[in-house]
Amino acid sequence: PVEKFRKDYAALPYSIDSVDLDFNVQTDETLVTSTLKLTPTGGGPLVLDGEDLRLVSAEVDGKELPKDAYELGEETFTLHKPPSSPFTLKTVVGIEPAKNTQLSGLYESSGNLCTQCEAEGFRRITYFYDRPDCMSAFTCRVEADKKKFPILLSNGNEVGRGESGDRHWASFEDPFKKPSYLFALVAGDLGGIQGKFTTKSGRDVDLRIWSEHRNCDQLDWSLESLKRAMKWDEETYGLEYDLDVYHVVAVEDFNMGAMENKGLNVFNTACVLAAPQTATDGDYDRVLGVVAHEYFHNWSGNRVTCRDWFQLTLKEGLTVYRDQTFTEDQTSRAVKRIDDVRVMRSAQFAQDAGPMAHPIRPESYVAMDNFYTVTVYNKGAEVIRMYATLLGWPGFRKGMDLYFQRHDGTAVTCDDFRSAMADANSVDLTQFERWYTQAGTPTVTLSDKKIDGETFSLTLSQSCADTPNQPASEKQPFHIPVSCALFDKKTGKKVDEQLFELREASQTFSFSGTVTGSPDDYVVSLLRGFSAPVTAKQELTQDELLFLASNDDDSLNRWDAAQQIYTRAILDEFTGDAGKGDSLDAAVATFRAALNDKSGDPSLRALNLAVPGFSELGLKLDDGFDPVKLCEALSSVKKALARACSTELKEVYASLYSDAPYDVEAASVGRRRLRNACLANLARAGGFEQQSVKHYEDAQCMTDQLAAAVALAGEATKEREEVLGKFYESAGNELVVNKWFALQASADADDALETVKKLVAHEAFSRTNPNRYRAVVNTFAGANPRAFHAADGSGYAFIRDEVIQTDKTNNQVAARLCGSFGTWKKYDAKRGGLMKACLEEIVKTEGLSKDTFEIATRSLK
Ligand code: DPP
Ligand code: ZN
Repeated sequence: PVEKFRKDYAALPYSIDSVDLDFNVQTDETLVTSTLKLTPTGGGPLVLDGEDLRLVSAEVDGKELPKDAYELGEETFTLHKPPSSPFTLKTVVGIEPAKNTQLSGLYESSGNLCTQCEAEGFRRITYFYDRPDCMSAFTCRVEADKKKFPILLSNGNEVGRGESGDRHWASFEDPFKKPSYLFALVAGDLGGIQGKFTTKSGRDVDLRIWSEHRNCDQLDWSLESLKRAMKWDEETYGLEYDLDVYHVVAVEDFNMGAMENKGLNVFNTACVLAAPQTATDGDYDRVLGVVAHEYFHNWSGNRVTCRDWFQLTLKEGLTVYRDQTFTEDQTSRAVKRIDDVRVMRSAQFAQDAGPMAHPIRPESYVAMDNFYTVTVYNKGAEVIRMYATLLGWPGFRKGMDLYFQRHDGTAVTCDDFRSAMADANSVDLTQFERWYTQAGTPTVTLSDKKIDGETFSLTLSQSCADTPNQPASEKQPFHIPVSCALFDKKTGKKVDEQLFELREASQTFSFSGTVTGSPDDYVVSLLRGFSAPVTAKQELTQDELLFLASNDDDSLNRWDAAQQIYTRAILDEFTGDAGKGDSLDAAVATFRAALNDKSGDPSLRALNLAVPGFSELGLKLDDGFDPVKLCEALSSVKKALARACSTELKEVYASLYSDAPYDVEAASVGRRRLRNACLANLARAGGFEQQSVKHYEDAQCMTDQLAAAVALAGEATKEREEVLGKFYESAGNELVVNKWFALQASADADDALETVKKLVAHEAFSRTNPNRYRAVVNTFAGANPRAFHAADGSGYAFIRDEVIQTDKTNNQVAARLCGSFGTWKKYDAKRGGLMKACLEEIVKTEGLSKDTFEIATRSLK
């Protein structure tokens, strides 16, 4: 496998000004005729990308090419001596969508045809410059059997349609130049719903949401989400939609969540379908967020795209930031922010601390698909958020306007974005580039609190640990916005609030506002709102944490104080120091306060009942720890909290019952969230099986049904069998069946591996449907630490075998799964050794994909 480097970027020697595609869909093979109009911009041989294509013919300017005029490599088509003035290259290739299990390029899903071209899937359709800086005008014609494929779609406007015999065709023209990764085609037997949106400048847009006929009753929420997103982008950024039609197509087999192809989004069903009986409140939120995300890409991604894939965060970080803030506006700002920060602290910080750590703009890759990561996406979004924090909303908006004004219709870099932000605000953002070049989670430490006269000052310092190829000693200080507030312990009042810009290794800052007495009379609320993607550290007493947990007016930091209290209790339990301190008492007090906070937002109360998870806690421990011991400490504290507060839990649980019809308003979502958090805790405390069954029976929606099934999943009881049986029997769609698989694969039960092996043998299990597969296998590896890390290595062996087997059919899915072994250096020698051996075994597998090879070899370093 070849490693590509960011520093090696070179412009293309030919431009492809236009491309005309013709798809002739036959039973086994689809013939793709591509006509490219090329203009030399540098000259020399023309080397196009192509993979798994059967070349039928090739001609230049209407003349069939002699065999020695070109050469076919494994992944290339080379025309040795192209004409020196503009010319036309026409190729005909055959592809077999039904055999395409990679789900990249043109493939079949439930008998329908669809495409996925990002990042490098277009080369599996025809020979092309399959890279984002090659922007061309596309036309496309599709011809297929009328009965089997009644619906034919591609990007842009439909400009022709006809039929003859049992075949029909449609042709399309996309008025916007685009890179190949945004090309899409769909042909199938689909149903759907239709809506309308009128843009602020008066364009009527026809909105179409498509799915298999059996799922058409679950599309309303997507349509609603799309309309909200269109309106929000107009109001917030002044950005309007630019075509007359917008399609969203739901397909069952899909590697990612969704794809923003111009005017023709293709979605994983999991991110489109939503109905009360089949989707949880979390699913509704995900649909809202992902529909919006793909819509927002029309500007941040499609109108302005990436020059090369190293710049992926240019469109993804920005678009995640846009979808996060959209959801904050649509639901609850505080709740959404905490949910997003949880992802950062568990998944993203873990990636930063492991072998796959990379800057949000990576320096090299073997398989680009491996870099659709929580770092590029979520940390990328936090970096965008920091621009907004530093510049303020009006300044940020000015920067966005300038960015679109300067770069509309082109393929650009993260530096171009940063320059737009700097130039629009006349500020220097040179140092800010380090967020793009340096990997790892910085630590910001507060020390030296002082009162000089009547001024409170503090010192902040920063550091960042070693990451692959970047020793800590070579890292330069980041430009970090640190939002802080000062509280008076006696009055509980806020003295002052400031945004400190930390630019050096260590700096001293002052609050304004008059203070008296000793620094210990005050408490600092540090990194409010998670103002930067860093770990904040300060020495706080248990009392100070309790103070912040109840007095801080920043909901994120109030929640964070509670998290720190829980963390102390769990880590004390882990190290055996539990008896020595009062950490468990403080945890119980915090837990009880959340239950008793009757006037608080129920969603926030539920979040305050949740203790940090395995991954986050593991990051606080030195390397070499026993992961099962950590699971046990975690579980013992969770049980202790539930048992200590069982009276309050029962009270709150009972008070939240409602038989009102289902809706997704924040108040109802919050009520269910809190009530189901109580249920989970009561189940943990024990003796709640009967009540859990009743919860299941009474449930009016999937959120409540699933909560009951999860509550019962951890213990081999007759109630568990009863509810799981009913759950499966009554599953309203395939996504519900996925939940049934996942809840068992993640259950913290003694028979977990046994269960998972049974699930893999179940008739409804599938190795070719990524949702189904991941619901079982990836869930086990990622969400069942006690079973995955079983001391005898049985969990590891199971996942190793799955990686090897799945790599034969779907490289992207296998590579992700292989990432489960990346943490081997964190654990005790025995487990680390077993995990490392799995990686070595994987690496030496014959015919291993470059995707999995890259993850395994990086993990071994
Ligand atoms: N489908 C992925 C996303 O929207 C890649 N663009 O983030
Ligand atoms: Zn995206």
